[in-house]
This record gives sequence, structure tokens and C-alpha cells, in this order.
Amino acid sequence: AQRLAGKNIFITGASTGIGYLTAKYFAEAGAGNIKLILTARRKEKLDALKEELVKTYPNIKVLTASLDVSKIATIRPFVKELPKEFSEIDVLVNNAGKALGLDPIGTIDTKDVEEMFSTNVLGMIELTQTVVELMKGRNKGDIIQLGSVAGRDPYPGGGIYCATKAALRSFTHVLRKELINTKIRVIEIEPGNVATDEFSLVRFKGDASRAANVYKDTEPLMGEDIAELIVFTATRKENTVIAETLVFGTNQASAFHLYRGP
Ligand code: 8X3
Repeated sequence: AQRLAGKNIFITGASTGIGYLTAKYFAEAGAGNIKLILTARRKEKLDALKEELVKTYPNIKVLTASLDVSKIATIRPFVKELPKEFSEIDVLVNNAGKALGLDPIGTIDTKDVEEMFSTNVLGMIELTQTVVELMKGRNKGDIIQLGSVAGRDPYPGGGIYCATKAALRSFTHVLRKELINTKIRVIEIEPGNVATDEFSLVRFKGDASRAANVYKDTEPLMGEDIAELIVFTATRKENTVIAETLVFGTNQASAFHLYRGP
């Protein structure tokens, strides 16, 4: 709680899944003595979360805003116009992202290609570029990147999603190297299968039975497990950066090795 006291934490994609749970876990770990900037396309979901957090933690300050990171021209103005109280960002969690389909290369809808790249890569880059300059000015801050096993271990059907996460990984490594002479920490979280409310549902465009099949007969990680890990990385001593974190459910060992045993 001490290490988070007073920190201003910006989470994209906070309306659901890992982003939503990460907001809750930061609030709990900081005993409510934090500020949260929560963005997503669906502001009503953020406002419901804000209401819950404010009820539980009287000291917490929460700013919610509708922000679609795939609309990259909106990102810089949003950050520049943050109210003074929220303008100094201590932790950026680049969480917003998605997978669409498992179609083989040659048959992937161009719209899906654009949506995955603009959300997972272009939006993430624009926000990071904006925020890192502010962090450099203060010589502090944590940038937490939601990568994936898909960025290290690309699989058939993941032509675009895996490429976006490999791009994120490469960008993240460059950033860490460029910031070597600063106190800014660059952290990459790389989960395997995580059973969240919407990830597979979005991937399969609302097909609930295909989505459920991904986790069938496995004990996948849950969003809570990744939220806990994110908070863990952000609460290490200042001299420590958890640079990379490939993380699986206990019965997974790679994008492909998944035990579906009795
Ligand atoms: C999510 C993990 O294996 O569906 O990033 O790509 S996977």
C-alpha cells in the first residue's frame, strides 16, 4: 500500500476483463489512496466501476472517459487535457487490445487486420509516446505493457494477432533500452490463456460455444491472476524492474501445449 500511495494510474480497456480487474486490484492494494484514470469505449461500464470503487474507498479519485485507442488522433489531446489533478501519470497500463478471428492468412478480413493493428499497436504506441515524454520530464513512472505468449510463440490462425503482440514486444524492448539512464520502468506482461469475460467472445465475434471451447477441460488463468501480477510488478522496490513475465495456467506450457486431461 505504501508504494502505491498517491499514485496516479492510467488503465486502458478498463471496462472489462484484465483492465477492469486491474483497476480493482490497484485500488485494493493501495487501500484506496490512489488515483485512477480509467478509459475504454464503453463509458457506462467505467462509471459503474467508479461508483463501486468510490463507495468502497472514500479517498480514491477516479476519472473515467470514453477513449477508443484505435482512434489515434484522439489520444494526445485526451492526455494533454487531463485535469491538473490527474495530469502527472505514475503508472500507465497499456491493456486495451483484442484478437479477431483465427482465419488463415489469405482469408483474413482487412477490417480485422486494421482493427487489431490500430488498437493493439498504433493506439498503444501513440499513448506511450505521449505519456513517456511526461514521465521523462519527472524521471519516474512505470509503463506496463500487455503482451502475450502470442508475441513470442506465434501460432497458425494468429497471423495478425501474434504479429501485433510481437510488435508490442519489440517496441517495449526498444523503450526499455532507450530509458536505461532513467528511473522509468518498462514492464511486459505476457499471459497465455486467460479466461476473461470477453477475450474469446470478441475473437469469435459473439460465438459463445466456440469461446467456451478455448478453456474447456483446462484450468486457465483468470483475469484476477493477471491483475494481481500487474500490481505485483508495479509495487516492487524502485531498484527492480520485472522486465518480462511469460505466465501460464499451471496446465499450459506454450501457446500449443495445453493439458486437457481427465
Ligand atoms: C492471449 C493468449 O493464446 O489466445 O493473448 O493468443 S492466446
